[in-house]
This record gives sequence, C-alpha cells and structure tokens, in this order.
Amino acid sequence: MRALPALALLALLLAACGSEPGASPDAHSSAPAETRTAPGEPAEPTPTSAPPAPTPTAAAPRPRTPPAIDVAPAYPGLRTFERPIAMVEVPGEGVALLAAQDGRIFVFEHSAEADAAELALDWRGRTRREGNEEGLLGLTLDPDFAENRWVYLYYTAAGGPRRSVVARLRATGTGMSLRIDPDSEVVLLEVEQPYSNHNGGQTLFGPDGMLYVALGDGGGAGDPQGNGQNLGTLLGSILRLDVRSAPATAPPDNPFTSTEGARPEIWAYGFRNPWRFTFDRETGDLWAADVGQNSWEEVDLVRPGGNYGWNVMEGRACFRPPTGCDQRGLELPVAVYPTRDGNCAVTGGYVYRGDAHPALRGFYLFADYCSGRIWALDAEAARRGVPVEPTLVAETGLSIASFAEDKAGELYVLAFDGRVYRITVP
Ligand SMILES: [Ca+2]
Repeated sequence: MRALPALALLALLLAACGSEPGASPDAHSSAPAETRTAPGEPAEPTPTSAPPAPTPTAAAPRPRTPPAIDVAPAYPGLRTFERPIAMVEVPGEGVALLAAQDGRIFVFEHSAEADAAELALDWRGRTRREGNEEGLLGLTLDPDFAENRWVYLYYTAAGGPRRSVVARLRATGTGMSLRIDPDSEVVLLEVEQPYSNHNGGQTLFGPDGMLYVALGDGGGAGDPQGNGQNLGTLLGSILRLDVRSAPATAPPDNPFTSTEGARPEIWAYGFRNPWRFTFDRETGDLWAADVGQNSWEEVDLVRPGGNYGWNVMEGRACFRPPTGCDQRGLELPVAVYPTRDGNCAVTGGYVYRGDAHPALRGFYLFADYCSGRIWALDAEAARRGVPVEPTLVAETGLSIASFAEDKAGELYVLAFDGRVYRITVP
C-alpha cells in the first residue's frame, strides 16, 4: 500500500509541525516550545559511548531475518474514522471496537465483509481534545469481558484540571448491538497533567490479570519537571494496577511498594512518552516503544523495576548532560533508530504470534508515525540478550498511529488516513 505523494508531503509537514499523536506539543498546548528536527537537519548529538552490548548466552543462534511485509485495508467496505487510536476484537461476538481520538468508539463486524460501523459510545463531551496528543487514547476489554462486560478507557478529561483518567464502563448488548453505557463510568485512576503532550495512553491487561497503563513524562521539551527519573510521580512510568475494585490499587508485589517516597503503582520508569506497549502473548514479555526528543526513537523490553533512562538518556545517547551522563542502573533500549529521514516518532507494535504468516512469527513489529516505515526485530533473540538490529520490512507512507492484535494473533495498523490495515506477507 503506497501512499499518494500528497499524503507523504502531509506527513512531512505534520512532522515539521510536530503533530504526531505520541510525541509533540500543539499550538494550543501550554507546553514550552518544543521543535522537532526537520528531516535531514543534523541535530542529533553523537552518542558519548558505545552501547554496551548485551551478553549473548552460550551458542545463541544469530537473529533471524524477517520477511518483507505489506499492508492492505482490513475492512475495505467501512467508512474512515477520525484518528483511529485503538482497536480490540470482542471475543466470541464477531465484532471489533475501534476508538477514535475524538472520543467516539465504533463497533463493526470483524470481517473483510464489514460494511457498517455503529457508534457504541460518544465520549466526546467528556474528552479534552485541546492538545494534539489529548483525547481518547486507550481502550481495552476486561479479560473476563464475556461475563462482566467491562470496558476500560484512558482519556484526557474535559473540565476541571488538566488530567488523565483511567475508567471502567459497562457494555450492554452483544455483537453489532454492543453499546457502552455512558452512565456506568467508574473512575479507577486520575493523574494530573502539567502539559497537553506526552500522555502515554496505552491500557492493557497483562497475563497476570493486572491492568498496565502508560504515562508520559507530563510533557514539555526535555522533561522540565524531571518526572522521568522521579519515582514519586506516576508520570514517565508504566503502571501496574489491580482494578478488581475501584479506585485502582497497587498490587503488593509491585517493585517499589517498599521503596520510600516511590509510588507503589509504578512497574517501570524513565520513559518520555511510551507510545504503545504490548505483551507477547506467548512469552508474556512487555515491549514498549518510547518516543524520543529530537534524536532517537527506541524500543524497550520492560522488566519490573527497570529505569529506562529518560531524561538522562535518549535512546543510547546521553541527553542530560549531553556528554558523560551517569548510566549506572539504567536499562538500555533493545533497538533504536534516528529521528531523521522522515522519521519523527515511534509507534510500538506487537510480537507476531498469528498463524497466517509463519515466517513472521516471533518478530516484534513497530513503525514510525511520520515516515510510515515498519521494522521487525527478532523477539526471541532479543529476550535472550542477543544484540538485534531492526530490519525495515515495509514503507507504507501511512501515518501509523497504533497497532492492534486480534484474538487469532493477526496484526493490524491504525493509520490517520482513517483506515485499519491488516499486515500481510506477500
Ligand atoms: Ca530510554
């Protein structure tokens, strides 16, 4: 799927204007000025030290090479959506739910024959949408959705102080009649946001039944409040929450529950704007993509209690100070790519575990929002500590805002041309 030249130009303009969903401020934001490197501008600092390579285990096989992939419209008969940001298949009901950044959730047949989308929830009146990165950003279903009909949202809230809300709502009806009751909201977590950008927004249940939530550093250029390295704030972290009762609580086996001054909800920290994390459905590994400042985009394999470096480091480079930073105790990325040549902000994807494309199994896919490039890396090798390099597997020209995974493990790309694409292997 090649984009029209006009779309590519638009993507470049968007990059220059910093309007990617996961990364940048917008004209209405109260954030300090933050500019993105224009494509081709030599702005990235030189890394001050070579990244220490992980130690490969004995006789570890070399990373595998992924196949080239393509994308094709998954629901060619459907309308387009306003900035689609998340999609989930409803198990056993033959439908999917899609969240648009403006606050609407649609339901449609999870089938190439789908020809109609119904509005399942209109949350626009509750959603603050002033900043480019604000809005409805997360949608996930309870692991026991078939029984309890609970739906979880992450949104930036309209009215009152600028804040992110994680809430639970109840669905009524099934299949194409599924609706989400707007009067059923139970707030699980509220987090004040100093600026409009870097809101994170992913919400997903882990294999342990806990709800994981991504929060960015609160916004502004360079993390002016120092939230990334501050365990006393939820900002700049991936949280692990017990949501079996409301409000959410920190599970007692979280890594910082006995650390003085630390928020017990934190699972890992040192993130700038984790724009999409996912769990490998086979191994349970947590993969996150963290949007960089001006120079490096990164992919992290997240372990409990890990410090992923921001704002001491951006990717594998020192950020503060720009040379000779103290890297002790910091987790380095599994993979990085430079924020140039049309790239502006990483969008994390999934480890492919579906059956349709055997050659793609075990590869972690991720993309750049501006360039529409998709890369793959050998997840098995990475988890064994074998150094891996991402392989470019597609040039889509799409503004890729998010990925989705259906119950069968097939992967989808959500693009800001308003369409959902399925991943194919030619
Ligand atoms: Ca990092």
